[in-house]
Amino acid sequence: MKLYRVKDGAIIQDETRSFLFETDWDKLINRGDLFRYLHGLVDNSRLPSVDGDFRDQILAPLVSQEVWAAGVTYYRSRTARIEESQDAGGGDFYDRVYTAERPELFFKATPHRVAGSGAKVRFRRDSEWNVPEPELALIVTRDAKIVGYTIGNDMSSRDIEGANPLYLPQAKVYDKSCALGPCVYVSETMLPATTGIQLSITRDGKPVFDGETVLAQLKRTPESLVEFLFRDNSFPFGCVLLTGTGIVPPDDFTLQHGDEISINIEPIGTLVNVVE
Ligand code: DO4
Ligand code: MG
Repeated sequence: MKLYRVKDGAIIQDETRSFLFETDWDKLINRGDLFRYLHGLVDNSRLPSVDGDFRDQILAPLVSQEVWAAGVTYYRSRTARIEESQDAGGGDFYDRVYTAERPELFFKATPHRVAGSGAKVRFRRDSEWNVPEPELALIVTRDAKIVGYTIGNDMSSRDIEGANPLYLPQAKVYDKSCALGPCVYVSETMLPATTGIQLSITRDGKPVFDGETVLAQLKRTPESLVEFLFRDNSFPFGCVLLTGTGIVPPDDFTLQHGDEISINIEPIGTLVNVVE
């Protein structure tokens, strides 16, 4: 079951039908029984059905939630971080965090820094090496329960991150540095390990990068990431947690203005953003 946030409330979509209903997103997304609640709404009510394409109405699936992110959770990310920080004395801290019990967790965005599907993302004007990071994102209630999944783009400035690990917040957090959407896939079970994550980037309509990974490559469980995030840390509105990237374009690749970034994770859908 898919849940879209739109201006007039939310749209629930099952295999065949879509329904619009008014809702308080912050309350809805914090329901521990979200899956059953949405099924109940679809089965029992006379909600107005939505016909036709509503893609241009979709908003990012958050209102008051903070966005956090995990890093170096895929071997590919570990290797890319070691390489990009070579000149700064790289060291072994990325390898150490890849193997440590405690994950890397960092603050990524507040809602106003987040673009929904179809909206523009940005890279920093003081950076010359920028990439999207396609990531599975967890929708987590204030009680630390994972009630759904969405797609996240953790836009990153690799030259700033590589110059010094202490610059991480600048490489990661700026206006429209994060995209989320297109919907929340509400499920009581984690997506299977065979689930693919595909990234494709086009420039002037032509492909300039395609990459793919699978969730089986994610070294940590979503539950363990959530457990660490909620240690001595409360989220009154719940939160969104990105689980890290396993796709890194080659080192000579950087985003340009006008590039279109598409991230696909079935059964969630495709998150599409153009770089401003
Ligand atoms: O250590 C820097 C951040 C890495 C990251 O964002 C990722 O692995 O996805
Ligand atoms: Mg990332």
